[in-house]
Amino acid sequence: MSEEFIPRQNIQWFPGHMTKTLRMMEADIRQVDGVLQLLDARIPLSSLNPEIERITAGKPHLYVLNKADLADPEITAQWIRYFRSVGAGCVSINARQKGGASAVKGQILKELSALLEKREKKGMGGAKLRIMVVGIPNVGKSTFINTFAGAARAKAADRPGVTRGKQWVSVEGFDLLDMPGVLWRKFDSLEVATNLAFIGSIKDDVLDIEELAMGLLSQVRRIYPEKIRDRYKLSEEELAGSAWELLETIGRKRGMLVSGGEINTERAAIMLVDEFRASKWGRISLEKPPARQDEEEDYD
Ligand SMILES: Nc1nc2c(ncn2[C@@H]2O[C@H](COP(=O)(O)OP(=O)(O)OP(=O)(O)O)[C@@H](O)[C@H]2O)c(=O)[nH]1
Ligand SMILES: [Mg+2]
Repeated sequence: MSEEFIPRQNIQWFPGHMTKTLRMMEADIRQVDGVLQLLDARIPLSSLNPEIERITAGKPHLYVLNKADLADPEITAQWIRYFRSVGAGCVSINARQKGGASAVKGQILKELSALLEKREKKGMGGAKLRIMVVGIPNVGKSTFINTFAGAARAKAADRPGVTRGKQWVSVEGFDLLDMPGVLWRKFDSLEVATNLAFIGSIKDDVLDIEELAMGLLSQVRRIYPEKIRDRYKLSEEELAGSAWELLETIGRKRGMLVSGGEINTERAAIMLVDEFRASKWGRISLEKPPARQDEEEDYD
């Protein structure tokens, strides 16, 4: 198998509304009973924002591995075990489906059972639970809230940066706070930034789409070679080419040519990234939980 291609582009996207959101989060965290942090099931660790972790650390916390319908189910199960093994509440869902919202509801009630009991004793059993919903852009926060509420109450769309200000959504028993997605002020890890770009949490305008497509092809070929081979009907020899050759081969097979017979690699790259995000390659997890050296040992 040929060498791996790692995109080296400097990814940076931290518009003003993200700075504002962090400030809002810091102010509003005091008024909520708990936090739902949505992670992308395909990259649970890369989608876990340390700044959000820091701000929300003092509150009961539940991790929701969203878009589990796009991820490898076996690896998602490993991630749930991983989070639970470090004492964190975790559930995997598809936020577009009612069942996902009910699963989260059950977990919230479990996580906050002590608080509910206390309120009941004080005769305040009817008070709504106030939950802040946080995460990276495009992870499905607004979609989740809409499914939970059973109606389209918050604006949701398939691009990052849709929610621009906070919005309370009131449903039976709960007040949910929808927040804009937040990224990293500055990425220390090229891998994290690239993973976030793969899944569409970074605005495509700031990305080199050909580098992104080559990185994605290279990474997925390493972990699920058959998925790329089958989707684009490649021979073993074609599959083993360099990332650039692979991009060209797929572009040629799809008839993406410019005048003079050259391959339109930019169009091919856009198509590849779109197809990956729409799970046309199949269900893919780009990250696995860290392996445990010793069952007794704790994770860092
Ligand atoms: N396949 C799949 N798609 C989902 C899921 N949840 C959300 N989506 C889609 O992901 C896209 C982004 O959803 P939003 O709810 O707008 O995401 P958000 O986190 O509110 O994004 P920002 O407001 O930009 O931070 C939409 O196209 C949703 O339909 C899921 O569980 N599975
Ligand atoms: Mg939103």
